Amino acid sequence: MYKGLKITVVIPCLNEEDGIRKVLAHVPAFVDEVLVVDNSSTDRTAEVAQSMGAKVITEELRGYGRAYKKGLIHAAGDVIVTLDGDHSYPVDAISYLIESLLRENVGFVSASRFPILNPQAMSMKHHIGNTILSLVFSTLFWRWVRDSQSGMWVFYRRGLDHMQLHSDGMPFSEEIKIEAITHRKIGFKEIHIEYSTRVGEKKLQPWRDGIENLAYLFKKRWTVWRRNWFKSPNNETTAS
Ligand SMILES: Nc1nc2c(ncn2[C@@H]2O[C@H](COP(=O)(O)OP(=O)(O)OP(=O)(O)O)[C@@H](O)[C@H]2O)c(=O)[nH]1
Ligand SMILES: [Mg+2]
Repeated sequence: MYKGLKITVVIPCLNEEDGIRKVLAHVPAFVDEVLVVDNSSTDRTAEVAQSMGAKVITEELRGYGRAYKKGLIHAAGDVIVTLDGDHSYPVDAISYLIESLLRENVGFVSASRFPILNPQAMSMKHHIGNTILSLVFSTLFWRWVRDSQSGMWVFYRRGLDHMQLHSDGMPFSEEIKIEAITHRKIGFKEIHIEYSTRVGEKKLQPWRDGIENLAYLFKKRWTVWRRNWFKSPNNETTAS
């Protein structure tokens, strides 16, 4: 518990046995529940996570978004914290981000990796790709977002009731931020964090994922526009 709030950490994992060991070793004691969503890893990710006290949820079908949608259904905390299983996001910053959520009076805090303090942590190609995606995101949704692709978020679980989350893949990361931004009842804020070099093998395919994420921004713009246009009092539901 943190200041009376139950805290759940959700971590999607695809072959992250080394990374998840490091992440779980640093999870603060006030966290009530750690859910590792194992995307049919072929290494020992699930065994390592279980042996270190995490609850392992299996998602047979690959996909970052699929993993999150499955994990979020099981999250019981008042506040949900997410991060990658590769130890690239600062586990030590969880309390700092929860404090920001409480202080800023918003429903969703996204951890921004920019400016990158450790130049080794992100390749130039990823840096440029992320900048383009964030510029397009900010233009389409008329809201300055420095890191549209960040995978570390802290938010109240009740916000999920207002979100419509559909993406099965990498665009899930931008989709959840769009949902937080476009629902007045939630409220969104970015807070800077330190980003480190990932442990283990890269899963991201820069060109394929970059183009998919770019196309998804336009698709989602259209979906949100249609939703607002044909607004009905019952349309604020979670879907997949
Ligand atoms: N790419 C990918 N990642 C998955 C999948 N399922 C779960 N993940 C996890 O989602 C997290 C994000 O994926 P990463 O490969 O780290 O992507 P990234 O952080 O954008 O890129 P890196 O700079 O390589 O860390 C990691 O913890 C993965 O293990 C999947 O099907 N595909
Ligand atoms: Mg990562």
